[in-house]
Amino acid sequence: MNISPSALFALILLSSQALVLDAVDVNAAFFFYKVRVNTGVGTSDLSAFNVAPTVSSAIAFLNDLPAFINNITSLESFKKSSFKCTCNTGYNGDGTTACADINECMVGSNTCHASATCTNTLGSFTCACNTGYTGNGTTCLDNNECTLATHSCHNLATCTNTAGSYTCTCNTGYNGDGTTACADINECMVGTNTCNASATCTNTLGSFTCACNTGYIGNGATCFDINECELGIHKCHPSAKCTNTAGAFTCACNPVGYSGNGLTCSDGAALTKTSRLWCAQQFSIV
Ligand SMILES: [Ca+2]
Ligand SMILES: [Ca+2]
Ligand SMILES: [Ca+2]
Repeated sequence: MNISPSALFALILLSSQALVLDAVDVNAAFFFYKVRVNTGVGTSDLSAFNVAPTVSSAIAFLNDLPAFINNITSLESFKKSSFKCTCNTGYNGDGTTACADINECMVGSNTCHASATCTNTLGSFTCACNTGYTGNGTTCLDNNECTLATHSCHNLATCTNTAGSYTCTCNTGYNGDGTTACADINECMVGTNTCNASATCTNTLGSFTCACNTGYIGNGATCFDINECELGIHKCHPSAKCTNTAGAFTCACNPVGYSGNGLTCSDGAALTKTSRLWCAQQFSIV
């Protein structure tokens, strides 16, 4: 006995055993019907996709069954299931009408390192470590240009590593940009030396030296006046009085009976006294 499509549909509705709904999602975008019928010479599966989940569309589906529908003798099973489409990873949309690339670099969903540059691609993105860093883009480590000797500091400058770069600073005693020039500072000229006021500054490459002036003793940074009079290293005449001064000394012939510049003192009075003694010896008048 053959079954007409309408009778078959009636069978579907009536057959609680045959009407099996497989995980049908009423919000699904697509539905899938599958009917297994007996054609008298065996079973045959008939199916259709994307059929709206309504009774009328189900009848239309059944009406569109091939010509051998007339040979159907019984309904074996009827299943309805559904499916949704979702956009692939890296794309955004309803999955059915649109799947647009996600710009992960713009929306911040990329996994690039903070020191990497993100580049959007269709369906994905790429990460490249910034200049001064090495890594795969997800992990980026600062290059230590100072230890890698890839810096361009002047040979009289000190390299200091920084995140993503480095700095060059001229060594102490030198002035310049640290890269193209480091010139000696003339500390004696610019007044940045630490010589004592009683010392003489001498400029050297990268530094300076201090030497206490004549009449002073010390390391140049500290200078003490030498008291030539106390130390007995003056050159005053024995008959002169030595007076210490800052860095030197003065000699003054003894005021009574002597004359001279202190280094030499003529003793006119002493001569007179000797003459008197001689005379006294001669004339016994002492
Ligand atoms: Ca993308
Ligand atoms: Ca660095
Ligand atoms: Ca210098």
